[in-house]
Amino acid sequence: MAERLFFSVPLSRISQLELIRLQAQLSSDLGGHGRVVPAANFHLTLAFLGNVTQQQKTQLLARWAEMTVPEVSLELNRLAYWPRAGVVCATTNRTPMALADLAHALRRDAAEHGFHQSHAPFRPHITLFRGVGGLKEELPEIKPVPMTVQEVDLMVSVMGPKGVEYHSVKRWGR
Ligand code: 2AM
Repeated sequence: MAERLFFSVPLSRISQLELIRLQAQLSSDLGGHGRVVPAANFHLTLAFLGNVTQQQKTQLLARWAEMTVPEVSLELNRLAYWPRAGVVCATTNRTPMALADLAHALRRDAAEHGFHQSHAPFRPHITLFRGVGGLKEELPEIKPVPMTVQEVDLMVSVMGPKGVEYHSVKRWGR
């Protein structure tokens, strides 16, 4: 059976707590638009693969038996509303080059092996609200939320009783 997989960076508990605080502040600005993403689902997507069979997953893990996790920190220093995706996210205007290099390598590998092809440029972001439609208000400026990249996960997305859940299939650290 195929699984829906993606590579992502997990958040520390401290970054999670800051983002929960930000969600609470934003809820009134969004005036009830959209659904709050639970903190357990916060992650920074590097590459989305889509459906992957067990055989393809075994080959993927063999290709990525080694991965150098970049030693970088970033600041989530602004909010963005992406109407097509219907999301409000915390993002940055300063993408560390080493993180972009890893995201590009993972995306290239995905495309070369018949998985999802990401055409949009890599923009590190943490999705805070989903299903946000027709937002007219400008989003406020925010106090930057620091985030350190220490690990990368291969994640599987599954439908649980309370909605989508993400679980780590494999974790690379430094
Ligand atoms: P997100 O980081 O913007 O939330 C698991 O589904 C993750 O993969 C989600 O977090 C989502 O992005 C990303 N994702 C889902 N579908 C996608 C698609 N079609 N293209 C790119 N990324 C996708």
